[in-house]
Amino acid sequence: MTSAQAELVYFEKDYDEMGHVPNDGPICAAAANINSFVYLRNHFRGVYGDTDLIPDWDESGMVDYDDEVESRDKMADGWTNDYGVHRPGIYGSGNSGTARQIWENTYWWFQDFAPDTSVFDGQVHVLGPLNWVGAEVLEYAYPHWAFLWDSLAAGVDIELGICLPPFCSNGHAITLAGLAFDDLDGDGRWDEGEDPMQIGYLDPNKTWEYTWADITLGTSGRIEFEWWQTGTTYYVYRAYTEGSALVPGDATGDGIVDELDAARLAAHWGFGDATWDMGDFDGDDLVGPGDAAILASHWGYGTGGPTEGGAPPVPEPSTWLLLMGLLACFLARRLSRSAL
Ligand SMILES: [Ca+2]
Ligand SMILES: [Ca+2]
Ligand SMILES: [Ca+2]
Ligand SMILES: [Ca+2]
Repeated sequence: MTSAQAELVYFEKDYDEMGHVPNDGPICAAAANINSFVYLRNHFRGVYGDTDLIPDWDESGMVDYDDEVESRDKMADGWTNDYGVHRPGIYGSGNSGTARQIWENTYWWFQDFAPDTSVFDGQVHVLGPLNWVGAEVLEYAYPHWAFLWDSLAAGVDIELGICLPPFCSNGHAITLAGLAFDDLDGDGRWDEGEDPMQIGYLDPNKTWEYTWADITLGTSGRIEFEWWQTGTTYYVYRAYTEGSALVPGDATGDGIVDELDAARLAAHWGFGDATWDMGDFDGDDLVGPGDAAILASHWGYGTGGPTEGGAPPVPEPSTWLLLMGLLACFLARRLSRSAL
């Protein structure tokens, strides 16, 4: 690069929300998957808190690190679901961690432990994804920077497969954690025309910190970088993503955050044992101010208004006053009722 950089911006996921289970033997894809799923569970507690995305294997009443390690091992060696169907795991039953085996076991994991919660996407540069289970969404391609950016900005899980050129040997799996780019317009987000600079990843062989690497874009936009462990140049051959199918604030589940959702939240204001469709978006089982804040910050999502895809939507002042008035009204009614 000879041109001066405007500003190198790092956009990354919170390290503390990510899982940190290590690779234990050659089961890197299982570890990378679980470290990714832990992020989804932590980041969207309202969606996944009541699921078994990370099951409480030892039935201790809480999901902790031991459950994450057990999940990694099940992902690697296989598990049997509640209907008695056995899943082979990425490395069990003769599997060897191919792109297909990683995809299908990831897909089954969500079917078995967090059904109907998530959407999947991906780009993979191996032949044949059309006949894999659940793989209609996959695109045959080297994962593009723009795809990684869109996924990262949406807060979804992203697992990458990397390997050595020219024949994609010595495969390894990592969890994408961040992207760095030359932010020409200074808005903190990557835009078309801004130079991709680095990727940040959580490597199951080095879970105590994120690893950042300078990237180059090869043929067809292929992302290449030097892997810290060998010092040789790897390229990204697959990117699988899993994200919440529910939009924060969308209690009604129609993909739009609007007055109907505000009404739903207001109708359950102060309720305990609350669920997503009652307005508990932060997963603390109560409908309260934290949920109203989430609704407010996603107000207008999916309405197709001029703010779509740009700056965070801002509620119409009149609507917002109405909502706040509604909440205050319900709150007052509940308080006066309980005072009787
Ligand atoms: Ca437990
Ligand atoms: Ca920008
Ligand atoms: Ca809605
Ligand atoms: Ca709540």
